[in-house]
Amino acid sequence: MVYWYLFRIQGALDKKIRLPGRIPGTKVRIERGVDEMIKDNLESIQKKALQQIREAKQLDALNEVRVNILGKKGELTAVLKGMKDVAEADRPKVGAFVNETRDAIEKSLEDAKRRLEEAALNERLKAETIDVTLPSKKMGLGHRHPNTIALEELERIFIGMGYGVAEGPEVEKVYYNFEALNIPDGYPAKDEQDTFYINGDILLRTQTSGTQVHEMEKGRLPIKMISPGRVFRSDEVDATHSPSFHQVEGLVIDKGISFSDLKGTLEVFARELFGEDTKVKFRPHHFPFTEPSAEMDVSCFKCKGKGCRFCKGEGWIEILGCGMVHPHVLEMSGIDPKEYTGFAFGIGLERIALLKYEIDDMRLLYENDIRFLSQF
Ligand code: 2NL
Repeated sequence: MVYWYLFRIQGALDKKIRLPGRIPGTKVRIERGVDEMIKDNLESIQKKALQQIREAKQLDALNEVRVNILGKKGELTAVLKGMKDVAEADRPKVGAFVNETRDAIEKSLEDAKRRLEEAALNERLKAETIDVTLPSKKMGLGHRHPNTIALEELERIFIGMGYGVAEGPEVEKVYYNFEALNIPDGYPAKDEQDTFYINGDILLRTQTSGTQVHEMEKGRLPIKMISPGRVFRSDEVDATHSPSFHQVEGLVIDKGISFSDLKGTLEVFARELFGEDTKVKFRPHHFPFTEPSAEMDVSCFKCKGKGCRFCKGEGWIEILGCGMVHPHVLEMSGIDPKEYTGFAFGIGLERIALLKYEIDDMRLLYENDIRFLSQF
């Protein structure tokens, strides 16, 4: 009888609400209000959720908790879906429970997320802490090449005397390298054995004179310049020869330039480079592009001219070639030799570097061994 009665109530309730998983006829359910049952259910979901949130030690574990509860197939989502079956009259109350629960869980998730992110950041900052008081690793510094040191010294000296510096192309027309310098056909240096030809008209320059010829052709006088740069000669390789080396040529053209200007200039240069007490000596020579031509020797800066292993007992060391610019060279570049005269010189940069830094084999200059380079 009692059971029959209970069954009737249950039937009435069933019409009002239908909850998933509900077993008709159980005493517990009918003795309490549906809203309270949902509330209990929500409370247990919330309790479990907060527990799991507290236990989550990683962000992805926390995310898993969120998905299990608030995700598409989440526990709370299931309750929310069940709302459509709640009687109209109970909905505001049940809805408020659900929202409260969801807000509490979301807030807890939010807090936990912030806490875990902060912890992760602190962890990272701790791991990445740099102790600025630790001694640093020694980094090997590069070093200027002896050629560069010598070139900068030469440039300093000539710039100090009012010279300009001009660089030109390493690949040059045969005309600028030979013809414009009065170098005749059949001249040994012009030979294919000595010069790298690209084709019949173009070569790798054998001297930097071409740069100066370009300057003369511009017709802006006077000229007072040096032209440093790489040059090429198909020489044999040994302690004093390389197929590629460097030259610093100089050119001065003005009205009234004489051989004494050349001598004075190069003497000042030699003293600046090798020391105050350096003596210079000019020996007659021949170049097709200068007339007269000379080679300049400096007194040996090692033995002061007495003769030593360094100067091979001579007391003198040859350092450059020079001369008065040949009138034909001036004419070919459009300068009137009756109005203008000039002098020119050519210095082998490696030769200066070897002498100044007492290096006895030119090949050392091209190996770029840092143990060698860092000595100068
Ligand atoms: C050397 C020394 C020299 C020149 C180069 C020169 C340049 C022009 C006109 C005239 Cl544009 N001369 N340069 C002059 C004398 C010597 O170099 O031992 N050369 C093989």
